[in-house]
Amino acid sequence: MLRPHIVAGNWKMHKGIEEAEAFVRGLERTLDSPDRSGLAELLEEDLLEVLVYPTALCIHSCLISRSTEMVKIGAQNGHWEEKGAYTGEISISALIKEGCDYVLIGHSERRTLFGETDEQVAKKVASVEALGGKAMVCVGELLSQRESGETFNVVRSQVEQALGGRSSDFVAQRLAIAYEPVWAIGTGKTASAQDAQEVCSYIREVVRSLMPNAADSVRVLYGGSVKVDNTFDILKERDIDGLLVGGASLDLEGFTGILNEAY
Ligand code: G2H
Repeated sequence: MLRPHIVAGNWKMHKGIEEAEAFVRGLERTLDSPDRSGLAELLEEDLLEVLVYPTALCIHSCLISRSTEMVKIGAQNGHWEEKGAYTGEISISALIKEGCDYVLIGHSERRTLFGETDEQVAKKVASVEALGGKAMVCVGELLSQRESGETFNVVRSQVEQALGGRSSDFVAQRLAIAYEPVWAIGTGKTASAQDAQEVCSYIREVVRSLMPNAADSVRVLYGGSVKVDNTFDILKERDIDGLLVGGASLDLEGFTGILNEAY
């Protein structure tokens, strides 16, 4: 089954407004240039989504600096409540109204550095579903969990909790799951393509056990020290439908290099 791919750049806490706008405009020009017509065709036919996750500060300027919607813009986080006394938070509702195409949920840095729980992840995913948006949920094991053979149990539990109560239509059409082994994030260590495939395939089977109708459609991405050199090997795997790229997405040439290598 042919699933539309996603290549997303997670900028984390990098780039100010000017730099973010210039990147989006540059990426748009690259995707639209005649020598990249293959990429433009994939985008036009909805077989590929290219998106970046700027900081919350830069979302609005990235959205309005585009002249097309070839580059999608996402939010790195959001709150499930529509409004209220939640100092420092931005509601998923406001992000979606603003025009964010995706909300990234449960990134391991949110989980490990800011104490985000599976319960909070589930509330955020539910909010995105209710508001008609698209969610990208991150799952993945710590090094100690991999070494003690718990990878599958950890990932199963994270997927089950994130998807619990959601409809299979939402999961099939508006949700992507990014498998990011925590030990491979920003460390330069990448999971081998075979290891990544094994866990991504397992994630699809977990989805199948929860909602059989969504399993063949849900997009499962890999993230963790992705760069030009490992892009092709990872993407050739059957159950990997795209990439979530951190460090290598900060530089326009690096990010377009990954896109060129991939498609
Ligand atoms: C994982 C990834 C992007 P990096 O966090 O989400 O970052 O590619 O730098 O490992």
